[in-house]
Amino acid sequence: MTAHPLESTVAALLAPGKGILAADESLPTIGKRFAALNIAPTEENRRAYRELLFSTRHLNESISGAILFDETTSQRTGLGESLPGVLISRGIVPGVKVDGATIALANFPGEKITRGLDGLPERLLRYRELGGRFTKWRAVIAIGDGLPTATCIGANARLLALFAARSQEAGLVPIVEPEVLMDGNHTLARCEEVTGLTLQAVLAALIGHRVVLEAMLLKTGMVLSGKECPQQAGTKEVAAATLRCLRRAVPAAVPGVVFLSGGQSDVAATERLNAICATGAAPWKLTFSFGRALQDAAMKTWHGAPANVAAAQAALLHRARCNGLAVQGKYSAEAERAGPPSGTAK
Ligand code: 5MM
Repeated sequence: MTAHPLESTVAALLAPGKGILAADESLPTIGKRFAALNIAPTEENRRAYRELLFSTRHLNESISGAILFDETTSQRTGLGESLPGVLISRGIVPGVKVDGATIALANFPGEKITRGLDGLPERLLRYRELGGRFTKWRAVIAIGDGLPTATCIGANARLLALFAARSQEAGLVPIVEPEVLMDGNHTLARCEEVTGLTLQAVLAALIGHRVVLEAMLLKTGMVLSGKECPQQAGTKEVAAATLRCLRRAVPAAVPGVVFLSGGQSDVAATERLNAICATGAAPWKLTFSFGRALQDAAMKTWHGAPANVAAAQAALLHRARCNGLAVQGKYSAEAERAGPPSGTAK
């Protein structure tokens, strides 16, 4: 069988020991993260922060790709280089979040669908011209009393499949992200059940829309106890439930599953990723596509001050390296303790 033209991008994103940096926070989300640290939510601060992330020396040793928000695709460094160009020159594949904001699903209180199909073909063309090689669309599934409904799962699955088909048509690898939220007091077993139902519906929709499974990536959460569940599952239980759930729903034709961190602490996300990957029994490549679990320490260290750039880059590089080790099942307390390297400035 001839390889699909997008498979080389897939292979680059799934390079051994590497994962994806999710730096695609929309304006409200990055605004919330900045506000928590008293950083002004200005365009210049967002630009400076993302320049800091992308220009971290040695980042390409553990980061294969980075997901950008629309605004970032046309921003430039202080020296005039485009931010996607900074990534490309360092061997990191740039991609773009192409979904819009989530909106309430009419008649289904507490449930949401994701906007963004209007004008998508034109935007995809522009992102490709700017150097983008992959795209991402996130759907949100909440667990609660009587939630999620089959209607909400079905509507989001269909939207994800429509997005993925458009993306492949435009020559861009789609990252399909149905996120089952950690919020709530549900058990690990309930998260496994909902994640399984969601993934089954999403895969059926992708197949129904003739998406080439070999030319896409699946981005999902780990199977976890709800944040407020009094009985928090241990790392081994999380790894076993996550792998069991994925094996039951995701065909081996999907080349890779990349995990979001979803609000876990950065160290917990790395420990669980390590436990999942250490089993070595998966038919797909497994890696990370973390946002907060890669960036939290770096953003806190930076705090909006140019004088903190080098230290913030060291914090980012440390988390990237720890997660790069976790993907190989080689992460350890010693690696964590080794702490941020020095001399990471551009
Ligand atoms: C779930 O969020 C994605 C992964 O980030 P975490 O590892 O922090 O959970 C992330 O790529 C997300 O899709 C973007 O931050 C965009 O989110 P918004 O809410 O701004 O659309």
